[in-house]
Amino acid sequence: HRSSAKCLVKALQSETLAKEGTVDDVYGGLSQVCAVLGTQWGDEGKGKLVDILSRSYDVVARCQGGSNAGHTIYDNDGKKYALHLVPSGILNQNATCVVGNGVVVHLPSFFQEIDNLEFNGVSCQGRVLVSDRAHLLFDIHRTVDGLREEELGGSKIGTTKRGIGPCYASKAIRNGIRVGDLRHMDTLRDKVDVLFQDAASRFKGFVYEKSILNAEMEHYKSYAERLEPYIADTVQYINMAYLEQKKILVEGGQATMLDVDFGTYPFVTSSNASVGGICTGLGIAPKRLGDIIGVAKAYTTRVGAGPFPTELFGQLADDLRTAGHEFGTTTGRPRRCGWIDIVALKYSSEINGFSALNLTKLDVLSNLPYINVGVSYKGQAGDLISSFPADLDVLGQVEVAYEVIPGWQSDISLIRKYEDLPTAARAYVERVETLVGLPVKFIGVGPGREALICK
Ligand code: 2SA
Ligand code: GDP
Ligand code: MG
Repeated sequence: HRSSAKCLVKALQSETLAKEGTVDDVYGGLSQVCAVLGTQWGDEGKGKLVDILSRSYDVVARCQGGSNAGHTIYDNDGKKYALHLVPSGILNQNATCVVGNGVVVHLPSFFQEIDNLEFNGVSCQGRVLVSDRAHLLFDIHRTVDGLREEELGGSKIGTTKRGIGPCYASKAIRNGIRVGDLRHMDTLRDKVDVLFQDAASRFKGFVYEKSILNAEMEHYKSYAERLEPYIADTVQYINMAYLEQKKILVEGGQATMLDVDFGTYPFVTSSNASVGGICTGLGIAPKRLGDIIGVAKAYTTRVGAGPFPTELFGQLADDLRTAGHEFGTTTGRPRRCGWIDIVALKYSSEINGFSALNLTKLDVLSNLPYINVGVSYKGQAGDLISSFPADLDVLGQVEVAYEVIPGWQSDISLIRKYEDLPTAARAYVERVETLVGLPVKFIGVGPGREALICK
């Protein structure tokens, strides 16, 4: 890791490399298979790191989630891209992007994204592969997502309404429809009919007429034709790539605290956003995984409902939201903001076995006179809680103990070397390292590619 970090510093300090960014061995020290995963409740800045690291990877793959994800990246000209289904390696022409079997694919969104990329001069044909085993997410899943949320009234999950839960539910209950099924249009109609019938029997007032099915099938005839060149056996592709010594970078969607097993259930997404999702969502064996980089925001945000122990309200929350532009990449919803939560980070680190952290958005804290670090939870009886509680009643009522760390109150967004950061900023980073028990290898000081410090 040390040598790769040093290489990276050199590369980013060199204008030519930062601009051209095609040198294969720039980040040579990271493992052949490397993953970038969210440690908190999402939107930590995974896309930015994947975009940067992808320059030295041959394959960049998504393994779970769907178009609920929103990864914002900027190219060298400062042009902004918001990606949802296509992996954040797409701007690097040498990378092949894989949408793995664990992803749920809404084809209208997928093609919209491809069209937008192509419109901006990013060629996708031949560079994006979609697993034949990935499940198709139909508009009906989105409708059901909305209906379920409505039904929940005051206890909504706060989903992105992109149909994610209902599509994974179809997969689990075994009436899901996979990308490979597009090759069998004769039987596809009956399968889609079952989805509609299911929704109609479940939701009163849901109108289902055959004309709706007919219209959907017309769309899917042309989608099937258009998708054909993208469809691949990505399990075979990735494992062949591995055996040919190609480098594979995995991009996580959402984050561990939103993981369907380990997150704040039921206020979670419907996939495994933690490390296990890589193996099930791509067909890569655990022993082939190497570095797992955890991306952690220097504070915490959450979009949607559910417990958030270190949440801030009022002016401080508003200031963080404004300074960090904390609005959903997919839905534009304002994100809830709070202090960094070490209890959650340690839990996340334990589950994922991170090799290092990327601490992002340190620049956003620059105006604060002091910064709080949530270090432990106490229960209602004043007892110290030693592990991250599964019980939301307990989690919802914990009292967080904070360490107060002095702020640096100066602009750090143009700093590129760790030694040049103000002493207080370094003290903050090092305190996080000590408390979580992991090295911080990358530090984000702005949204652009160049705004990354390697430690
Ligand atoms: P869903 O739609 O079923 O996955 O929602 C379930 C919960 O998961 C949360 N979730 C997210 N949280 C943060 N970022 C996400 N992506 C977008 C972004 C979100 C947006 O990058 O900003 O634009 O609103 C994401 N996707 C799902 C969701 O808020 C629910 O709490
Ligand atoms: P992801 O879902 O984890 O990929 O994150 P998002 O793209 O949804 O949200 C992260 C936001 O923060 C994006 O708008 C990024 O451009 C931005 N960002 C990433 N890293 C940094 C950083 O270090 N500083 C600042 N100010 N913004 C950052
Ligand atoms: Mg996001």
